[in-house]
Amino acid sequence: NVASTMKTAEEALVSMCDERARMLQDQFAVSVNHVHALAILISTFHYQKNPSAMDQETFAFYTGMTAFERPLLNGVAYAQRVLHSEREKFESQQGWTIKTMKQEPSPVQDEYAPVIFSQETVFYLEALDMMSGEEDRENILMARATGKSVLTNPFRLLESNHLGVVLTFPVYRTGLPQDATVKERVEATAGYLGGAFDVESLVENLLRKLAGNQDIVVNVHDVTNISDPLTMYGPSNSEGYTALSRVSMLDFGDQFRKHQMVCRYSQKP
Ligand code: WA2
Repeated sequence: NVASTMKTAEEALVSMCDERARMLQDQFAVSVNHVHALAILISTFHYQKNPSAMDQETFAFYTGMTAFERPLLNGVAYAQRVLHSEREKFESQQGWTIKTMKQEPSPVQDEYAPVIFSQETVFYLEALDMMSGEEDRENILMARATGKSVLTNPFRLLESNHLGVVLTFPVYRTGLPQDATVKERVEATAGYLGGAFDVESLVENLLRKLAGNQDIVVNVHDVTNISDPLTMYGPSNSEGYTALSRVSMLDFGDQFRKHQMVCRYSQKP
């Protein structure tokens, strides 16, 4: 009968949606954990050794060989904090000029966050001031003030133009106490280690491998501001799909943000 068919359909939707949310959350978590380890790698080999034991070639090799540990990231990079008073010396040491994300020479700013080390998959970030992009800039300021990893709103990533979010970890010079104030944190900031979750293509890839993928439509939303949910993945207009829906919780490990997955049948069951 109709009632029992509906109940079976609903149960199937719940289990498919929960499975997808769990898989996505797990792959997200392992990626974040590994980026955390990369931030410690930079601290250890670039700042606790004098002279530095890290360079672009070493960073590119290490991050290339460990890319499988970060399945949802299109690449990782390290941006150094450079004050305006240090700019001239920094640029002559690097042999290049700090550029904006629009590929123009950077105008004068109080400080910059140019990428000095990058995974080969995101080579185009080299020399770009990550503070010249609104989303990246907000992430940098939040990460260094809190000492925690943070995520951006969903936005169109450089180069691919895919919808995604950026993850940022702060890197501090050594000797910062556990209970440091915001001011102390900012002053001790050496740079920012992070990368982009290419949600549009890498989540698509993940979901495509699961049974029942043709039958359901999946959305991922940033619902930090519940009155203004932001689409991170999936069709922005879900009208025309069946009314039956399942909301599965997602925890991407950023305490300041909330995310959820919504699943629907693409046709009447
Ligand atoms: N990485 C890759 N693609 C992007 C992007 C990004 N940010 N921003 C826009 N498209 C080096 O927070 C430091 C990486 C930012 C880290």
